[in-house]
Amino acid sequence: MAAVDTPQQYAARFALPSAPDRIESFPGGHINDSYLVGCAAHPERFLLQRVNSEVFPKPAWIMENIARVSAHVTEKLGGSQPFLQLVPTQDGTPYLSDESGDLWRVYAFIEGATMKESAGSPAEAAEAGRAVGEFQVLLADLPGPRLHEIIPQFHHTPSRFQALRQAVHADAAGRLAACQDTVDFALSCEELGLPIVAGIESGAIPERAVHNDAKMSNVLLDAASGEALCVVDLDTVMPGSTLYDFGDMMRTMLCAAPEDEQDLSKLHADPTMFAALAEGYLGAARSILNQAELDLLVHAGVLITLETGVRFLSDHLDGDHYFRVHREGQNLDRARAQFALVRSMLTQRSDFEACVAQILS
Ligand code: GN1
Ligand code: MG
Repeated sequence: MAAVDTPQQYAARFALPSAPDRIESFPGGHINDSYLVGCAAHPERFLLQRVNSEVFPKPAWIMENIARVSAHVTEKLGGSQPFLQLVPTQDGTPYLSDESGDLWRVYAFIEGATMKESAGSPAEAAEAGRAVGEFQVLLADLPGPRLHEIIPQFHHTPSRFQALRQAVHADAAGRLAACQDTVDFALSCEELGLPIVAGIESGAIPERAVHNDAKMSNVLLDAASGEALCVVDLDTVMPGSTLYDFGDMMRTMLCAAPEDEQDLSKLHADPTMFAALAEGYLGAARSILNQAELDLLVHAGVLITLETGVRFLSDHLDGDHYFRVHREGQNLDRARAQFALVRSMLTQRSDFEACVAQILS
């Protein structure tokens, strides 16, 4: 048999309705590769994904988590909304592994949806917030056992600072001198990264099955109506905190500038977007949240935006091995943009907290 090594050849090994005859790169994501696949004389399309084994070393765990989460959510939704559906291989297995250990899988492509890097309007922020809130509620009664911890200490912010200090110490790519100011800013904020981990460790914040990468582009919106259709990218669904998801939504929905915006004057957290996001999210998730979670909602945005900036900065110092870059310095730009957003959130923190209090009253 010929070596199976192109995306088209991988696609052909899945149980598609007919032979794949159209395949194109599908944009999005910093780690995995996606391809849109069409099949001969067949209207349905599929999403072929290659999951990077350097970042996700245990393919079986990812697919077990996804299978459990998908079965639970699909049953609870009862067909009322679309949800990601895996297509098995022709041999009936859920995925393939290649020689490098990367995982290949296929999802049915959800048609008629758009994917946005940031919220285009308050209505979109509210819809995406509702979708992530509903997803958390759907997972709240996921039967045991505990989901696999796909990437240990994924949102353990103190560990992310520790990794930054190591990257600074090693200065592997010789880039420290040119970004010392950014490193100094990050390290001066370290205490802001403590409260969620401290709350989980003390038991005040419950560990829950959450998305862990709830950025705007991971919520599909109906292209015609703008309604949220489906939460996607389930690779990091694992034990965590609802606050991680709300924080990632604040990071990506309050500002229209791209994640790597170089003009830092554009990094402004918009209070109207915040109000819409908080209304949409709390409207859906309020019933499962405890007081400690509610108290830290606004801080979660600061913390996750800071943590993400710290991760980008560490990777810049390490030489860009984790997050894919399209130009030199992109991870540093991403880090600086996150930190600018942190500053904007901090100056508006009490306004945002008042907004939450009003929604809850
Ligand atoms: C990565 O690969 P992607 O785009 O889904 C990262 C997230 C970051 C995000 C920043 C496994 O997500 O944690 O928040 O980039 N995923 C992983 O955009 O590290
Ligand atoms: Mg992701």
